[in-house]
Formats: sequence, structure tokens, C-alpha cells
Amino acid sequence: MSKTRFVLIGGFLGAGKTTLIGQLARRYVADGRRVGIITNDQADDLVDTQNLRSQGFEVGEVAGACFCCGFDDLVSTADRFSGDDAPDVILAEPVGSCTDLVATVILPLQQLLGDRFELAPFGVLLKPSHGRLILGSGETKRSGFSPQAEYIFRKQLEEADYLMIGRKDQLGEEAVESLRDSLSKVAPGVPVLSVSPRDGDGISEVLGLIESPMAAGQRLLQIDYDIYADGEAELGWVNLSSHVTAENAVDLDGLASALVGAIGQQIVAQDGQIAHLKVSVLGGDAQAVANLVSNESTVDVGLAAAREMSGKIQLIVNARVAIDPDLLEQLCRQILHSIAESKQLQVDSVTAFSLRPGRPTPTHRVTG
Ligand SMILES: Nc1nc2c(ncn2[C@@H]2O[C@H](COP(=O)(O)OP(=O)(O)O)[C@@H](O)[C@H]2O)c(=O)[nH]1
Ligand SMILES: [Mg+2]
Repeated sequence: MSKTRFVLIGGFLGAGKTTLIGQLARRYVADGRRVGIITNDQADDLVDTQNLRSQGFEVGEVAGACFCCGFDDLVSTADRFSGDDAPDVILAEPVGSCTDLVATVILPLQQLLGDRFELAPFGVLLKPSHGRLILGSGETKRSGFSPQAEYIFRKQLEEADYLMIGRKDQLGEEAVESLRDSLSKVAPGVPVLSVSPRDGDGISEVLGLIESPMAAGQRLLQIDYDIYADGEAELGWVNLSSHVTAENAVDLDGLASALVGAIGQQIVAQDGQIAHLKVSVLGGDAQAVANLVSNESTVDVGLAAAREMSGKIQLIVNARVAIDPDLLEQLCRQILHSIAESKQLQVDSVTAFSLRPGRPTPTHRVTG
């Protein structure tokens, strides 16, 4: 029996991991390979899971803990993909505020389950908007996040076997060169690709590295878990799910954008810092996902439904923001109701879950 290629794609919140995994999965499927995808979050109701399922992929979810703290859940999720044989490839997306994944996920999988999984080199996607500010020097260095959260951002890059500069479509050559230069200081000697997960530019090169014989998990981190825990705890986390009924047809993309835009505005007004704010709107088999990835960015419809619908619609908000989580939940609820009113939607139910991630306590940790 051949082993399953296990591919972990790391990177900060909003870097483009889900979009990249969708592209990689499409390429593998076109090549006749069976793919399983695993998403991950601190709570249920994941926009990413719905997003990838609506694209037709088989998706398992590890919810309630990151991969490192929910290692056994990660393995049992990998076991649950349907069919008699294991998938040829598993693409897994860890929580975007997680790091130390070489020590806690890649090497333990290789060492404990190496008879079933063959680990691909660990690729980490750089989010250019925050990369410029966090890795830059001098006056411009102001990401809006604390030094502890910036520490996580750097550590994620330091442990990569290869790095990818994302959103190439929005960067000029000079910007790519400047980011390459910054990355060469954080992770000297590590291969760097530039990619546009959205339009697929650079995906063949990523696949080339994933399939290459490069060893997985070559860079064990030196990391201070006190700083890591403080950085994670700075982020407020809200997952909200609501069922509404539309009397009249409503544009799903417009509804997702309106929610993200209004919640984003309130976060900025309350001095919060957006790491990733996403809203999924599901009507029948149509889905729209709208995103904000920083306070400065504009609303982006990453997945368009291009459909108007009436009847039952589900809304899911996933917000990861440096702000008090209770306040974040309160403002998400308020905006949901005011947008529903303005669009003549009847709100049938709302459930929400807010938290600050607790201190990571990995199931396994390889130290050398
Ligand atoms: N312009 C541009 N936007 C992208 C690209 N890849 C992803 N995005 C957008 O970046 C946002 C975050 O992407 P997502 O894949 O959800 O990031 P994740 O949090 O790392 O999984 C979404 O609005 C995507 O549409 C890209 O190549 N170019
Ligand atoms: Mg994602």
C-alpha cells in the first residue's frame, strides 16, 4: 500500500492558505489523485470548511483545538476520509496563529505514523500586507499588533522548509524583491517562491517542491512558549452562525460584503486590529465568502456566488481580531441584526462563540 503524502500549508491569518489549498487540490484531482483536506480552528462553524466543500472537495475538520494540541484528533480526522483506500494526498491548514508546527505536528507524524504518511516539505505562505510592516525596518514598522503577536508571525516563517510570498498579482517586482530580502534575513538559505493562490500563478512551482525529495521539517524552532501564548491571547476569536429567511431575493455576494464591511468599520472605530475577518453566506448550494485581512484592506469577495436568492440562508462570521472577544461578539451580533433589518431578512437564530486562545499545550513535542 502506498503512503499518503501529508502536506501542511502554514502562514498567518488571512495569508491565502485556504485559497492555495483549493488550487493545489484542483490540480491533484485533475491529475487523477484522491485528495482529502483538513481544516482547523479553535471553534466550530468554519468558513474555510464550507468554502472548500462548496468547491467539491472532501473536507474533514479539527475544531476546538489547533493541530498541535489536538494531534490525536488530526490523526483520526485523517483516518475518516471515505473510501477503501487512504487518500493519495492530504492537504492540511493549521490555525493561522499557530507555530512550532515542525516540532509538534510534522516530526511527530513522521516519527509515529511514518508507515502511513510521507510528510511533504513544510511550506509557509507570507502575508505581504503584514510582512512589509513586521519584517520591515525603521519608521514604517507598525503592524498594529503587539511584539508578541509579531513574534508568532516571524516564528512561522523561521520554521519553513520553503517560503511563498503570496498575492503576487498585487505586488510589483520591486515589492517582491524587498520581501525576498526581508525573508532572507528571517530564514537564511530557505527557498522562496512567489505565488498568487487566487489565479493559480506559481502553483506548478509549489507542486514541484511538495513532490520533491526535500526533507520535511528541517528547521526545529527555538521558541519561548510564554511569548507565543501571550501573542495568541491578544487575538479575540468569534465564530457566529445565523439562519435567516429572505422574503425577497437578496444578492449573496452583496450580503457577505455588507456584513464584512460593516463589522470591519466597527472594529476600526473600536481600535481593534483585524488579522482576518470572513463571512460566508450560504443559500442552497450557492456560497459567497467575503474577507478583510487588515484594517487597511478593502472588502474582497474571495468566493463569489453570483446569485440572488430568497428563502433560507445561513450566515457564518469568523473574526480573528486584536480586540476583546466579548466586545467583538457583541458588535458582530449588533451588525448582523442591523444588516438583516436593512435587507428585510428575518433572523431565525443566532449562535456565537467567542474566546481568546489559551496557552498551547502540544500533545507531542520533538525537541532535538
Ligand atoms: N489578490 C489576491 N488575493 C488573494 C490571493 N489569494 C488569496 N487571496 C485573498 O486573501 C483573502 C484570505 O484568503 P484565505 O485563503 O482565506 O487566507 P487564509 O486565512 O490564510 O486561509 C481572501 O480574500 C482571498 O480571496 C491572491 O493570490 N491574490
Ligand atoms: Mg483559511
